[in-house]
Amino acid sequence: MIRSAPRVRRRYPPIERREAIDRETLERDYLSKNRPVVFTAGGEGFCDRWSPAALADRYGRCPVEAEETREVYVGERAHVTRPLADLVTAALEGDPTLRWKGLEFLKRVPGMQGDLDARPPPHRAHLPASAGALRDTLWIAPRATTSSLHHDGDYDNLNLQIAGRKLFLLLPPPLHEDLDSYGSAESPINPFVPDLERFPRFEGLPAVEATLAPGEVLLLPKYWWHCVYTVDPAVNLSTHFRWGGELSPWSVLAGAPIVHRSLTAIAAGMKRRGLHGIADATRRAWCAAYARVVPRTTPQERCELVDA
Ligand SMILES: O=C(O)CCC(=O)C(=O)O
Repeated sequence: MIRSAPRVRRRYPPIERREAIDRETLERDYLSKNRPVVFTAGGEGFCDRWSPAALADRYGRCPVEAEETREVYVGERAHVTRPLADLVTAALEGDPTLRWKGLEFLKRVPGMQGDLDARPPPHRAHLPASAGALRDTLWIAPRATTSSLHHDGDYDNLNLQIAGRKLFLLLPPPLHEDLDSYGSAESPINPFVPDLERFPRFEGLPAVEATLAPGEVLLLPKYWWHCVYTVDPAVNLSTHFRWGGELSPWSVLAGAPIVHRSLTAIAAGMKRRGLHGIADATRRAWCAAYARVVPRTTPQERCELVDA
């Protein structure tokens, strides 16, 4: 829900863009250096097939879980189950209270997995040859909704914009203290309109931004903080993955508080050895312990943004 008048947003320097890029260059010059980049993947046919209208047409009757956007912290948002067509209509008509974050949607909506396998998204061709543990997330969002500022841990992510535009703001790792995240992967700051009285350390941080249009892809490297604002009703598909040339969290998080860095590196090491259950339990225990000793800061409200 939009609770306040539109606010003039801050602008940040652009994320580097490449017109076309092959997967070797992407791996060598960006992935292995933990640097973001935007490039064009094309795939008009794919984008048409996964547009809001086409999705409603093919899968409209399937019940899917949507996220209520009233709460700012992602972990606290309530979920409701609705037919996909209702969500698409709500998104297109501008109801800002719900968005669909289809994590593992392929398992839940009959037919979608086969559809994606039969005609893979264009950014798949840019994944490094050794990419594994792929996890697709489809997002359907009304305009003016925001994904809070967070990072995705030790997963790299290629995000394809399918319909509408999304504004991505990125900040490099680690910055845990400057973003008042207190060791969690989510920050209370709305970086588009930062409240500098409450979060003075945000000033001067090296944020960069890009507005993605259909057919464009963002490489969002591991541990980069990101906050995403939906400019028009939008559909995008993010693919998280691991790859053979992994950078160690220890080096990526250089400068992070030592406890956070050590526990993150241990959990990532366990995952690499296939001990996902233990790694996740460790992470959950760590978060729970942290939440008990560190009071959570009230997040800044999300709001509708306008350009100056
Ligand atoms: O598209 C969005 O709103 C959020 C994307 C995101 O956070 C992700 O892919 O990890």
